[in-house]
Amino acid sequence: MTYKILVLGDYGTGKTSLFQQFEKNIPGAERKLSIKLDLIEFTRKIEGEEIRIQLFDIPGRELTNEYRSKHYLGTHGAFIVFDICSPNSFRHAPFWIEELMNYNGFGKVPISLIGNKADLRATSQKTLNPIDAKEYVFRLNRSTQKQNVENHFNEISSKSGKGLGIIIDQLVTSIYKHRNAKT
Ligand SMILES: Nc1nc2c(ncn2[C@@H]2O[C@H](COP(=O)(O)OP(=O)(O)OP(=O)(O)O)[C@@H](O)[C@H]2O)c(=O)[nH]1
Ligand SMILES: [Mg+2]
Repeated sequence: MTYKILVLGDYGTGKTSLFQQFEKNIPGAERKLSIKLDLIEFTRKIEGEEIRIQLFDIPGRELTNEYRSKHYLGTHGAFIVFDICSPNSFRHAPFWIEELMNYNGFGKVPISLIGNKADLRATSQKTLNPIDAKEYVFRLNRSTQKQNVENHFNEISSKSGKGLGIIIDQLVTSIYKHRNAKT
């Protein structure tokens, strides 16, 4: 079984940085050469089953309308990245989530909302209160529970790859549960 997972979010929120940390920190992760889109592949074991993950890095601003449906099609889940110093990037999270659900061809799928650049909390004056993101995901979970879709929120810093294994397993487990509940 292969799961296609996208890394989505506004321009400059740190998607590529996060993507690179996956390559460094996930055992067996391998970057595949691709002209248009960055892709990393690795396997994770979920409930004894080996799952192949294809993780795609999607640029925040180059994605035009006509390209979207192509990128989203067949996506089983996504990381939606915002910058904790950019309220706009958090406000746009629902836009990315909605687009993904509209174009992936599966309807609702699990997402992991990522508040990136947590290291800036110490020095930056205007940072988003994580309560807002937690509440957003809580409401999202209520709206997707009928479809057996469970979503997550984590705050991280792409400066380190700490905790990435846990974050990917959380999302992959939710995708696994969702897909097994459906069949
Ligand atoms: N302090 C800090 N800076 C970060 C972090 N993650 C990314 N950055 C910086 O933020 C800038 C944008 O990061 P990218 O990873 O290129 O962002 P992106 O989301 O891929 O941007 P697009 O591809 O244009 O959509 C870079 O200067 C990074 O060094 C982080 O966790 N902490
Ligand atoms: Mg990028």
